[in-house]
Amino acid sequence: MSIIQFPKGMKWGVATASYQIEGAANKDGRGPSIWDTFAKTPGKVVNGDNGDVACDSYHRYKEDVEIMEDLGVDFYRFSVAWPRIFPDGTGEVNKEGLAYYHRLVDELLEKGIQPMCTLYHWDLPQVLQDKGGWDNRETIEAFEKYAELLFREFDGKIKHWITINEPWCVSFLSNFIGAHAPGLKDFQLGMNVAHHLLVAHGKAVIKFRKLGIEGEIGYAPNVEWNEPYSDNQKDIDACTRASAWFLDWFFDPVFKGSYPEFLVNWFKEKTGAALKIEDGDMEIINQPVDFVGINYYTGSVSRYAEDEGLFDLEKVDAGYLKTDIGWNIYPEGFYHILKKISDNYGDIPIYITENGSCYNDEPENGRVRDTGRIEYLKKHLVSLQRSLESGVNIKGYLTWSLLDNFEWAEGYTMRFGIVHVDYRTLERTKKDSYYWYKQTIANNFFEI
Ligand code: GCO
Repeated sequence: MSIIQFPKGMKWGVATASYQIEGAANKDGRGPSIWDTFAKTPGKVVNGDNGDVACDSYHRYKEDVEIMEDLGVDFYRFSVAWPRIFPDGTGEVNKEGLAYYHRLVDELLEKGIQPMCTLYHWDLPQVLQDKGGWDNRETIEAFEKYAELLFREFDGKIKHWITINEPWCVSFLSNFIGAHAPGLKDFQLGMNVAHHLLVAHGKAVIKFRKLGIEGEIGYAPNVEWNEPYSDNQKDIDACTRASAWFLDWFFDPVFKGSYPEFLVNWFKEKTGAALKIEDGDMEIINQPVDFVGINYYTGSVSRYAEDEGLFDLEKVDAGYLKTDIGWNIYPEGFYHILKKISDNYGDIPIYITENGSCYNDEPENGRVRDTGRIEYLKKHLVSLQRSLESGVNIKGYLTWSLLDNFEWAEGYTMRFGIVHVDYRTLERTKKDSYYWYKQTIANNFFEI
């Protein structure tokens, strides 16, 4: 048995996102987002599910904050639904939308929980998509205005800000692979969107500094690890490319002011796509951030395979246990990535803004015995502790998610919460993992 001890001052939290939990899709002047449109397009989301009701957290936020108070978290990471604030994407502010977030934030502060606010967790106003979405540079300007409004409005209340959540998903998963809204399949488009997101991020950071907003600002890329199957150079190179699509592509511009040359060349060769950079873009992107948020779920053992996919790479089923969504449990990847980030980009403060697992256990006699999730959390927290011990500057850990919720293209079929939600009655039931996490937060250590 080992005791895994965390440093004094370690922060703990839980995370959610607006479209996944709020519901109230047509309430108080909210405009439609690309996820409303996508979910209502037949064949895009499992069972035709959508976020109209979700967990109804819009109405039940007090109950949800009470759960968090009991859990003992330092941080609640949530996102603001842009179309609640600007139903038309820009222009007229919807006061009722703002009022909801004031109610939520006030409730959190009253209970001693720090709000960590994500500005963009994927619910782009549909009107902006109709004009090209993130491919259109006008969306960058609209985002800057939206960010400015929230900074001014919540200055002094919200002290932790995240500009963009998972830019890889927003760009490549949504515009090249087509699995998420708006569901397009064009590599050049994915690349344009990725670049524009980074410019939007940089502009928001510049605005934040200029306005002298109190607190910290960062962004939250998702990362995945590809472990080379062997130490053959071809395996290593293929894995380096595939991991860099998540890491270097979204880190180098922010921390070094340039894109990774080897990937730029690779993409050109494979797809013909090229970066479209305007004068001044790289300086805008290359702003110092106060922290970086890391979202980590899975990794794989992978190897070179000629002409396989974008990277000449195939994932090998190396027999790792999988969660209910079919993702490998690969905690070593978490450790390797955190180490790599600090080796490559320096002593940047890191919050783990998402890490968690899908297990679809249901309540039996009022109890949810989600032992798989507890095991997953333990393994990843060991990796986190190994990173801390190695000198990685980790400030806090926020698990995904507080609640079971709308899991994007998987609809309500995949549960990531430490609190179970009955989607018929909207009743919340704390799972075994909730009690385990509560204990871990209280102790600042756990036994394994
Ligand atoms: C994100 C994530 C979450 C998901 C989680 C499980 O973008 O931050 O996609 O919203 O629910 O990663 O897939």
